[in-house]
Amino acid sequence: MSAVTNKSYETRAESHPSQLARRLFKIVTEKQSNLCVSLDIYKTNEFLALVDKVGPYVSVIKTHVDIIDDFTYESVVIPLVELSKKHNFLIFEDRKFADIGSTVKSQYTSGIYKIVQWSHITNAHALPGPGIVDGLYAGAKEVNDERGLLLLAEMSSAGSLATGDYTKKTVELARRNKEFTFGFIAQSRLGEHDEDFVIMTPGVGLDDKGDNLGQQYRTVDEAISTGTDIIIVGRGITGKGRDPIVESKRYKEAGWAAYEARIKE
Ligand code: 5BU
Repeated sequence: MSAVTNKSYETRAESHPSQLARRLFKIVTEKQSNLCVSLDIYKTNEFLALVDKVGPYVSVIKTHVDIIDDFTYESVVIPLVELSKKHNFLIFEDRKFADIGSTVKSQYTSGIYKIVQWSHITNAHALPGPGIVDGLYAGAKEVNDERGLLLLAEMSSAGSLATGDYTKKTVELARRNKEFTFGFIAQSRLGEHDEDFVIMTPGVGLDDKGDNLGQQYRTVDEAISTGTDIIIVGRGITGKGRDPIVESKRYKEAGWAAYEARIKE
């Protein structure tokens, strides 16, 4: 059996154990985009305007809704969900859950954000152990739509403690429930060569090396050639002085070219 990295998104869409991952790969194939844009924006109007601008070029929009100053469910979530249908992308709330199962279930389903209601993808630290996945899965079962979880196996920041044995144990944790835990936030391919975990990778930038708070950027080619399936780009597209439409097209094209080169190998 050839390695997952040599397979097309289209092929993987047919056989992936997670329904949500199958949907993601279909969108990626249809839009020829393995780009996830990270919109870390403070104002609702600016946030939604950017979603509408970059929407045509992405397969996923990643959010941190807790940084929106004027957040209300009605003014942010309802239009965001509409835009996800208009442009056909998935929503990924980058919540990074990290508590015991019972608490994360409440944080996922309740409060002002009610993440499970609208976010197709969310993520969690493996640190608390299996209960965190079970708690989030119990929350996901409360809605009728597909939901998926990414475990944080590696981080892009300098000095990250998520390495070596921790990363290995995170992969083992993901194996317990492949229908829900469909992949990782990671910097490289993880799992056995015939295991299809979706790798989504932040810390991607074509013009900068990092920021002054520990972020580190790799190029699109570096990420995709080491096993990334979906590149996550924030300030490379939304940063000061950048045109988000021009930049999202540029990252989309770079991501697709790197993927085509990989599957030809
Ligand atoms: P940037 O502007 O491209 O640096 O934004 C990266 C985004 O990805 C930002 O929202 C972070 O919270 C997120 N991120 C990250 O940068 N590195 C990680 O390891 C993880 C998430 Br996990």
